[in-house]
Amino acid sequence: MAFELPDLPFAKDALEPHISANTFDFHHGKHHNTYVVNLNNMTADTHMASMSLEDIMKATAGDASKAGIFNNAAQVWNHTFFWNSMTPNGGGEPTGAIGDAINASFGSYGEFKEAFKTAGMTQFGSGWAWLVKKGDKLEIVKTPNAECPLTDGATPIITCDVWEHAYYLDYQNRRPDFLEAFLNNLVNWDFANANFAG
Ligand code: MN3
Repeated sequence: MAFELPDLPFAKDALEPHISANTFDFHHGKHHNTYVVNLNNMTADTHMASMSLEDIMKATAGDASKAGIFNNAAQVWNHTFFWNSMTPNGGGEPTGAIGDAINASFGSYGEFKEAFKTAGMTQFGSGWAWLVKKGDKLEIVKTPNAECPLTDGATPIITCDVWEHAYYLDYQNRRPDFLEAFLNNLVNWDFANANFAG
């Protein structure tokens, strides 16, 4: 198969108690995997089977006739990016160049945190909250469904999945508590720094 489900970058129980192994069984093992299976089915025997996810996303974004391919390719990419945006014992105040850039763009870590949380809480329905680099500036954006800032010319730095399937088993309807746990305990600032430098 052209596209494969990547392993999680940590053990499936490594983010407990913030995100349970049970959530990863469904979110990675079922939801993420289904996007991979769908994308393979939709691109089988086409030139897209040998394209990168990023190139498929850029080639199909905004094209209603290719919405199925875009949605599945972007959801494969977004979920892999989300797993890498987290690490055991992560979160809290950033270190390195991204910390300085956050202070320069948002005033302080506290103001960044509130803005990121608000983006995640106010994304109506399914979607994603992102920290992105646009030009030499950091911005917080939210996207609906499978949409990804990559197709708007921005460089994703970190993301948090705010689809209900991301938190419902652990937090039920309490999306703000999930976002708080993500920011306080899970953000992988090394990954953020690598994306910021790249
Ligand atoms: Mn998800």
